[in-house]
Amino acid sequence: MRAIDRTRRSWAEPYKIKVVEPIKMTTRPYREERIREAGYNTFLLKSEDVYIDLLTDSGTGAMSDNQWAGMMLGDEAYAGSKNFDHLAEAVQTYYGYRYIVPTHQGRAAEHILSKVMIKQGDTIPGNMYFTTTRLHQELAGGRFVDVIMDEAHDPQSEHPFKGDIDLNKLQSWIAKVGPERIPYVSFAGTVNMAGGQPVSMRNFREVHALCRKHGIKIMLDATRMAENCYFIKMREPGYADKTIAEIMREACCYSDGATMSAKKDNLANIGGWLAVNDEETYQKCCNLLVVYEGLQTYGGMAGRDMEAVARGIEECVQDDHIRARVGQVEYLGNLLLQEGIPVVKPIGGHAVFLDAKRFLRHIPQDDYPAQALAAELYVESGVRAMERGIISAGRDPETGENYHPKLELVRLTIPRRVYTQAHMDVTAESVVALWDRRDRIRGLEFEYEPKMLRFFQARFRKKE
Ligand code: P70
Repeated sequence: MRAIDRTRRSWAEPYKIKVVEPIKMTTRPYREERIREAGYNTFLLKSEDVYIDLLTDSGTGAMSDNQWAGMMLGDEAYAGSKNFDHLAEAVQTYYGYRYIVPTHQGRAAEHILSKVMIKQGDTIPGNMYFTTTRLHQELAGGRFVDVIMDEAHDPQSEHPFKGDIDLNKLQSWIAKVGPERIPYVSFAGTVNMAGGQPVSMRNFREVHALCRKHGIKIMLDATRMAENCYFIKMREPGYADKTIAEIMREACCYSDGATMSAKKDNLANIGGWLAVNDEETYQKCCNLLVVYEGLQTYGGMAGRDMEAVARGIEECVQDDHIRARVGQVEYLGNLLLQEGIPVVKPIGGHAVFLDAKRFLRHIPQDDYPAQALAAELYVESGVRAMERGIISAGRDPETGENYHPKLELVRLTIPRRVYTQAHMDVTAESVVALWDRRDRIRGLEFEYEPKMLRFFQARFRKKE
């Protein structure tokens, strides 16, 4: 039993549960069969065969009664839907950008932005790659260049802002290729692939100053920006008494626009947006929008979806919400740390990341330890997680060789407002049980490797 700490008051969820969705536990032989059928890829499992689903926090959150009520107020007109106005107003109010382009999800915003801004041979520096972001940059003729601080690649470094850009790296890259070959800096808050690590306000400010000097734009990946702002509030001097909404407005003012997957911070099951301050860029984006997504007042969304996103934006900057959200992730992380399980430190905003290199020391990176670990966690307990290592990193488009990222991780991603502390306890117990039998876990080899974003559809077999 946990002892009561008389010196503090715990956080608790700032909501009560009104609707429940039953989940069921399966047997181990049943799960062994399912994971084999799924080619040891957790993306290929059926959701009904999963007990606690920590695959992703994308589109998996629980909407509020207010969001569901908004769904009934969908204005499904082809043109001029009022829900689009609500969405645009919410983004303008809370993020502060001028022009808003609705898209069906984040990668659609990245697609359009990349096509509009990148020319053949350009390079796009950023704070660690994200799979879909980098792919759209490459498809538009550009190349992503990692300028994140070194600590981000070290799972054991406890630096409080491992998402920060290394100003020296950025400065030397600008000097090397010239500012005219850099359409924008791709800046994400928080950094998903680094373990959900935040960027400091100071770094947002300094990168902005450097880019201004060279006339380079900054495009924010705002997907988990509210979580980033919570870390600024907790860790950066001068921000403790500011609200998340205030911090968000300040942080966003150091960029020229943003792409957004509204399936994360914005608490919607589907949706996204692209925002820019420059009118000409906005017009170019709108023009491509009608080719790839839909009219400028719905993009890829139904009216009701835009209403859910608009209301989700307001909810996601509430201090109580974000404290409980990140608090729950930290709770799981601390349980694992306490048991000596190798996880990325500090605990990130949306997920706890197991360090597969240290978890499975006997499996070399070319035998896909993180993929194997995610598959075994499912067999152990029905908990579904996601590989974030060599499989996700893919191949260098120029050489065809596998990238070998320093980080070889399994992500236990916590959906927003969905699971309870008891689910976190069971998850931690499952990971510990796996840790105790880790020596018997074997590596994998490819049975089928898709060309792009291979991690989604790849199939594997166990290595002899
Ligand atoms: C995840 C999801 C999506 C995402 C993101 C950041 C920082 C953009 C996007 C794209 C879903 C996913 C995507 C690729 C690989 C695995 C999982 N992340 N920027 O689970 O947004 O999915 O709406 O197109 O995290 O992390 P969208």
